[in-house]
Amino acid sequence: MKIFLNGEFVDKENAKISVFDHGLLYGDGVFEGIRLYDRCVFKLNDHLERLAYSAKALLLELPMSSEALSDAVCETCRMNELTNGYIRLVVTRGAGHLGLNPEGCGPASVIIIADKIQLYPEELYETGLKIITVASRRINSAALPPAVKSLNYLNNILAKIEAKRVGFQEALMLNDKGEIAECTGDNVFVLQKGRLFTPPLDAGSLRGITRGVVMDIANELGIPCSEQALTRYDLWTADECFLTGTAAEVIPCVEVDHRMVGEGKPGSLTKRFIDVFRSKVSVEGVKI
Ligand code: PXG
Repeated sequence: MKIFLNGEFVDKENAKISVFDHGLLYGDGVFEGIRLYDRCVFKLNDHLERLAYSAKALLLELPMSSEALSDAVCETCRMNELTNGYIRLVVTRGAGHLGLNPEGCGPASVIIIADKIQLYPEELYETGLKIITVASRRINSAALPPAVKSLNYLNNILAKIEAKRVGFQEALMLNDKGEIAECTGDNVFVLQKGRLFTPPLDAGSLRGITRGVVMDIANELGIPCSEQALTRYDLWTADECFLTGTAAEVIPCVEVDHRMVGEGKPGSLTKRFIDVFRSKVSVEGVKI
């Protein structure tokens, strides 16, 4: 496996960065998880735009232009002879001193890993996920804007651990008002009486790329879709529920907090979203 590291391709064993990099010392950096489908990088420009916004929010200057990053992502896929896969693009603050101050750090490191993806088992797309609300909350937007896809995922990791420890694969995270924010690495949608709802970004949701694609699909299918503050009650009483994310794609959710969603199996509209999503992924990407 060849890793892109600061402009060069290096073997996995030699893909190393400094222990003084603030990405490691403080989680000071940004990243994207991107999918390659049938030699097409799905929504690459949207991912690069989100990366640029995340970096700007952190006053982190990207050491490469979006065009150069786009070329590097494609080249990393070609180098590794991938047809389908998962790309992790990481930009760290760079090596600096043993203090929080990022002045004097740098240059920023750019890492691109292109690998196969560990999917949820296909069976789960047929049977659906069961999720549970956990005590770990989504970070307050006044503390760190949830739109910033930073290297700090500790509260999401704690939420994942909490869910796993009690036998669930995914955790439902609330914001500090007690509204639904999202799952640990996926956005949440509910269908109620033929309408689609998802929490607004200010509820603590990441502006998920897959979330955006699902909103476009709703538009195409003529299903009304709106961003609305949601509570656990809305999920408990929904007709259908599904999660979206680059890794998970569109995955049905059939149980929330021990309450069956709808009939307790993936709903018919959810299945349509999954089908349309799958039909788009390889035709709408950037060819490598
Ligand atoms: N919310 C959060 C907090 C995320 O990190 C999403 C939603 C979905 O966004 P996209 O753009 O992928 O539709 C993410 C996605 C994982 C994992 O293991 C997920 C993400 C990052 C790292 C790992 O599921 N990000």
